[in-house]
Amino acid sequence: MTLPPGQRAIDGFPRFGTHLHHPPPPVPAHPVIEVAGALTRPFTLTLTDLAQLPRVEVKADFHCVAGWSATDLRWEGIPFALFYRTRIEPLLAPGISISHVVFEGLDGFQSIALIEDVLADDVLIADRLDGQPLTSDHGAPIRLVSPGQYGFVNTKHLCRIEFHTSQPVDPDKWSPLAAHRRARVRQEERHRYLSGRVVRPIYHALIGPIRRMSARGSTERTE
Ligand SMILES: Nc1nc2c(c(=O)[nH]1)N[C@H]1C(S)=C(S)[C@@H](COP(=O)(O)O)O[C@H]1N2
Ligand SMILES: [Mo]
Repeated sequence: MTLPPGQRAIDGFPRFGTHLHHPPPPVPAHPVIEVAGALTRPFTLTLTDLAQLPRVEVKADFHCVAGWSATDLRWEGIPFALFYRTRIEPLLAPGISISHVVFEGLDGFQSIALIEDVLADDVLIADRLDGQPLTSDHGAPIRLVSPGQYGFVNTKHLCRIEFHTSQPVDPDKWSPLAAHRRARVRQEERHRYLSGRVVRPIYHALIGPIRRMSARGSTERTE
């Protein structure tokens, strides 16, 4: 399959993101995901609860907003849409309609997505990559995988999912590099205010140095 506009394939799958100066957060002895927001009853989802839900495999490329793509990854996990329909919809009071979802990782990282974007068929609450449990580099114990959206939506070390009825408070609001609210890779929706094409060359120059930093902070060799 051809890559989305402005992406370049790289070998391997580096640990990447805004958190590279820290080691990945330790995996808790009993990992849970807090599920909260506009629900009649917030709840705590354990890995045992997740294991009750049907699993699927999704083959996809992974696209970082900085312009690199890791190709042919094989993720396994629970379809997010199935989780939403079976576990969340029954907890919505009449008249409540969810518009946004906030995902949070154990390192404090957050992403905000439109509900319609994360209800796509290939969006997973993933716990395995290429036949192995997720490593810490790639989001252990559980991460969001949304192949149609840039990497920054794909929150690793998932520990909280919040459902909102309107646009949540956005910490990046005034940043010139504010994330695009949809972040669809085919539409090259990299940033909210700057066009994807304008930032491409800047990012391409940064990928090498960031990857070297990533290789140093990584708990394993990815290259
Ligand atoms: N918890 C957490 N998730 C995160 C990030 C992060 O810093 N912390 N970085 C995001 C970004 S910008 C990218 S490109 C991908 C990188 O995923 P990888 O490290 O598995 O390659 O994770 C995303 N999810
Ligand atoms: Mo990224």
